[in-house]
Amino acid sequence: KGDSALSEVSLMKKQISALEGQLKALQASFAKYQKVATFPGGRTVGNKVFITSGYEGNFDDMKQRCLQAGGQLASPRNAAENAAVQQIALLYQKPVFLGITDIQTEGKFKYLNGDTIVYSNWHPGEPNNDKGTEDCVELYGNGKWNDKSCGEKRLIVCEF
Ligand code: GMH
Ligand code: CA
Repeated sequence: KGDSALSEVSLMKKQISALEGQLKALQASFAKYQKVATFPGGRTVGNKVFITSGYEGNFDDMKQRCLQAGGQLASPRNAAENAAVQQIALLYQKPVFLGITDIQTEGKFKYLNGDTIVYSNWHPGEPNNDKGTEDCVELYGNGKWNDKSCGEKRLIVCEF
């Protein structure tokens, strides 16, 4: 009995070291595909990935496209995430619509899940609800936010 317990331990040690080797290979492969998948219009911040299709659409188009892909519209929740979306706007030279609106209550900007926003980066003087028609939020190449009509076409950036 003692001998068979010992050989089971040594078998498990071999199995663990084989798994360690496989995990290392998987990590290297994952790191490589992460680079592939985010070239050139994607950015990762922590566990979040922002990526553009390169296409433009109005807010409803964009929302649908991101949902269909299993993600949602880019919703930067801190300065690092905002900088990542800014880099994509700069790369494509196009402003981006965010997953933030005040459609429900004028002046109360919320994420698409209904939560009140925890971070904002408004351009001075914004949000101004110009002409009373601005319920969506665009992010400029300088990273600043402007409220804008949801029917305008902007670069599609999703987050996953
Ligand atoms: C008005 C002015 C501009 C401002 C735009 C913008 C539209 O035209 O207040 O200075 O840039 O509104 O807020 O979304
Ligand atoms: Ca505005």
